[in-house]
Amino acid sequence: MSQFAFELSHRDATTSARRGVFLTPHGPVQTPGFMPVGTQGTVKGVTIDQVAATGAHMILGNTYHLALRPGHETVRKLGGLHGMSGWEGPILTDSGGFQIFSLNAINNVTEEAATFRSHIDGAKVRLTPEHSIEIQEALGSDVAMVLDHVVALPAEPGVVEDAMARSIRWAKRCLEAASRDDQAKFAIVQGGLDTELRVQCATELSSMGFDGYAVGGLSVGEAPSEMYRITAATCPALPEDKPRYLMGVGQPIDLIESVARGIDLFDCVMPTRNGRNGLAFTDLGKVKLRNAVHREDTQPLEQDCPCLACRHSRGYLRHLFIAGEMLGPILVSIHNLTYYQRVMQGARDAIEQNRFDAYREEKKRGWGLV
Ligand code: PRF
Ligand code: ZN
Repeated sequence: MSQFAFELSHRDATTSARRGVFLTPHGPVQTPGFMPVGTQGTVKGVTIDQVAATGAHMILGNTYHLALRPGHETVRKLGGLHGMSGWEGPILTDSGGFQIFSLNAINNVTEEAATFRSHIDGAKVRLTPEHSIEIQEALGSDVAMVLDHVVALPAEPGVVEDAMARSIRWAKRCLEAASRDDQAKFAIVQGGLDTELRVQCATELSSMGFDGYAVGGLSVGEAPSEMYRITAATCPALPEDKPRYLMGVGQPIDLIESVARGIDLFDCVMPTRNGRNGLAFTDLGKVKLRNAVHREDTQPLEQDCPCLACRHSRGYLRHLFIAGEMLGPILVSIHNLTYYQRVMQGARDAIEQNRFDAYREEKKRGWGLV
């Protein structure tokens, strides 16, 4: 009996948006949903209680970082990712595929393994699909991602196809290596910007019976319209009754446009990374808190936002950044995470009420995109 289930409760009338719930051993994840990124077993600058208060259901951790430091056997001894971090809700771990590609100038992929140099001490590390699963089982996440082969775009068609085919073979090896039935396994669709490759990859992975399906290899520098085109082409080739996860995306508008095309889950460093730099997301677009216009601004970032940052004025938040106080990055990270959760809650409500398209237009107007 699987400990995982995905129940769809609503479909929007005019878009491909879906409303559902993904059940895991550590609780339910309402979809469409956004996962804050906790790469090293912490959402940077934000305590687990504060993360929970933003409305997040599931958070993400990284195989690559945690295997290098503190090491997955250490994490296991500290009670797994849940015991170590104290986060009691669902956790998804990424497989390492993307980090090898994005953090390492020196990386080499063969059929057997990906080899790369650690970004911490330069040591040579080898990661096989089996090893990625072994690490993720030690971390004890609720969802493990398969090891995939991500290539930089633009790339020669042959290179993209080769990496896509290898990603399918590696996904199969991951499934065969899995030994815990309290951990869901999600496949990752690759295939660059070629819709035929994408559909082929999605179709083959779908026949292998994963618990969920991710769309990878996007948001790597291509135009948003290209990402939307690939997402729209890929979703119909995935099983209806399994969650779909668009990895590493994105701006609030990307979330909305991708939900409209059938995506259920997202993760991105954007709310926390931008928050640390003093960039806040609001219903009226992005606010650069360091700007002098906010010096004597008595208004909060958002009038109706329940977060800790919005108890303060923009002028005070600006002061924290200008003075180099650590509370500034913390508060704006919390605001941005809260904002992303509010956008997703709004999306869920809109789908239930069959007005997702109107919600999309309303958000775009506020963000100045129409
Ligand atoms: N593969 C994996 N993780 C990822 C990606 C991917 O393609 C992306 C792409 N934006 C983000 N994170 N394994
Ligand atoms: Zn706020």
